[in-house]
Amino acid sequence: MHCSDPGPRTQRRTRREGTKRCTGETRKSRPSWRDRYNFIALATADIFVSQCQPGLKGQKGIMGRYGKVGPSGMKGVKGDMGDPGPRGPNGDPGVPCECTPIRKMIGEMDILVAQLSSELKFIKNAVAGIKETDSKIYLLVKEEKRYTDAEAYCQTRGGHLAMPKDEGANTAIAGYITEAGLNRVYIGIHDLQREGVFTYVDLSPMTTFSKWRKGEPNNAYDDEDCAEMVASGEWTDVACHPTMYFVCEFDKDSV
Ligand SMILES: [Ca+2]
Ligand SMILES: [Ca+2]
Repeated sequence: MHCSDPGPRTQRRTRREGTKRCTGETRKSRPSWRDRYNFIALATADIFVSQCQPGLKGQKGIMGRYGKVGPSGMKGVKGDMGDPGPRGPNGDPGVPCECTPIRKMIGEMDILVAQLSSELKFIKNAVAGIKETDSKIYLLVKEEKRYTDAEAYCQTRGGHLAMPKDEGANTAIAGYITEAGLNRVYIGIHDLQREGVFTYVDLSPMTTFSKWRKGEPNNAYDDEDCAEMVASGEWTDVACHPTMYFVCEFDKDSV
């Protein structure tokens, strides 16, 4: 009997088949289709088994791409206040205040505002009504002032206290006083330069016209150096320090 070594592949064949091959000399060596099929199947299985053996562990792959940003988390709880920091260095000395010009400017503005307020009162008085003759405009100022202050007020506006130099002017002023329901006002007549010698407030002399009340001027108490006009149009010498209303006059040419 020549039983060739079947090899490891043939060892997997069935014992029965092996027995047949080794003992069946009567049988032809040509394999049947079935044997061929089994052989191929077994060989294929060997290959499959050999190929399905786990290989060596591969190397670690590179990191994948970052994923999408997730939703914002909830706001955390506010932490405790930290410790105070160290004191900083002293600052540079400041620039000296240039306040003097500003204060001066503010002072000038205050004066200007006061002047405007005074002008406004003046205009209100003027709107309330003025008297005029051919050459003069008279304004009754219903602000009580001393004689010198009253004259200063009129001068500031380009005039003087009223200086009646003829009957027409005197009548106009007297009518003004009467219509206003007043008893007396300062007019621009005084003897401040020389006692007993009355002049107009612009220092022009009294020449031909005067309207002194009977018994005036009398320089009562040796203290009457100014003059007032009463509602009748007559004049009286009076003290200069009491305050009272007054009448200003303005030349029409200068208004
Ligand atoms: Ca006098
Ligand atoms: Ca008098």
